[in-house]
Amino acid sequence: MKSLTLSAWLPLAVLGLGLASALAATSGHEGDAPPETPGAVADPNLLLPGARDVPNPATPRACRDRRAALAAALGDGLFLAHAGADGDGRFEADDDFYWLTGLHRSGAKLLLAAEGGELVRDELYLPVQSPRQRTWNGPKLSPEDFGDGSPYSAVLSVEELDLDALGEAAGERGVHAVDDEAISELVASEIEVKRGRTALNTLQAVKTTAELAALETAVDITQAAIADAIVIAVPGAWEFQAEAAVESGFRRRGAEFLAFSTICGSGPNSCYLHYRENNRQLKSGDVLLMDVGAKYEGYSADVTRTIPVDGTFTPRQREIYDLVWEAQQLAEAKLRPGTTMRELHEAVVAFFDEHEVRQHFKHGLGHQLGIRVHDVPGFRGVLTEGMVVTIEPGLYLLDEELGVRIEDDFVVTSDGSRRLSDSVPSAPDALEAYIARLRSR
Ligand SMILES: [Mn+2]
Repeated sequence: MKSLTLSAWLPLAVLGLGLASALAATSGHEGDAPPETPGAVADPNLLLPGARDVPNPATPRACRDRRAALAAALGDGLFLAHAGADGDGRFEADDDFYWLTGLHRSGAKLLLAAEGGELVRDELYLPVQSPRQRTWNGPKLSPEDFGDGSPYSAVLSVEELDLDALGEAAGERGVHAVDDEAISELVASEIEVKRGRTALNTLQAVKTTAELAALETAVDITQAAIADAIVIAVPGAWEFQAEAAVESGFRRRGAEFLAFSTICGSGPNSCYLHYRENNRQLKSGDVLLMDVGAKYEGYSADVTRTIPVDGTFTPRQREIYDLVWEAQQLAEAKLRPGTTMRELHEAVVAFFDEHEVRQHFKHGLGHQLGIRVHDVPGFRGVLTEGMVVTIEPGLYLLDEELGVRIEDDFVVTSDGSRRLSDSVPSAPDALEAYIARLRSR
């Protein structure tokens, strides 16, 4: 089991009771048996400053090592990455740019040069703020912020990026890029673009200990927020109230961003895979499907729970839920180094076929998880220790207004896997008991 401080926790803020005295912390440590009673929710103060020490995996040194590893993967070549342009909200840099720099700085660019597998140049280009921009937006990272001991070979203003010189240096070899903005800039400058995805995938698929700690924290925050939503998602409540509970649950526990748009679909909406409106009122007899994920220190969670809003499944809901749960158990048992997501998918398809519900399973069984919710894009290979994947079977019966998906996050271990998202139960009896326990306080 993972080491975590768990506390029996009542989401008081959601209930509006305003009491904080109900926190009864119990501590778990390595080697402990799993908690007997399902329902221990991660501490509501999980990520408030000082509450829990989860070091940011994107330290300047770690990012320097990542740039060196990318140079080794490229051998000889150039790589250009853009952070992306500012929008109205809090700025989130492109995932790969962030992975290489640890910086959320709008308008920034990174240029790497590799020779014989060595990183010979890593230049960071930053926009220079005008006094007016500084007045409106507050100070942002500038070249002057880097002095001696900078982890880059040079930190310059973006105006100093010389695309003509870059084009000449690149010649027919071209420049590697993965993000749309860098690709557009290269195309506009008539510089040959080389795809860099394969090299990055090789480096990003297996998570370091620090990356895994951040990812597990994102998962813990996500589960705690699902518990918040379970409390309020009773008949008569609205889908957007569940959404609000989830998203405020993320943010007040320190998550910077959503890993993806929150899905809270009840009744017929539980059947639409990417339902985003979240504007229907919950009725007695509905299920509510919540597919949600926080992003913490650059790492994404992706967890789905389907709950009966009344607290107990109807016999028919239970029948479908049991099949989805058994399918997930079956895939989990097969998850180990050496297998592929395709093999797991086919095993689940065969199981659903046997039970004559194959036609209601409409998507892939899972995907890799990491700096993005569908991480290591395009990866179809063999799973190895340290990779993180989701397993998310689902059955969608629109005629019956009944969609069920159960999604959990797993890290592949040396001889199997470890479920990261185990504090909100997904086994049907345990889930019902958990709902009752959350709502009874
Ligand atoms: Mn997913």
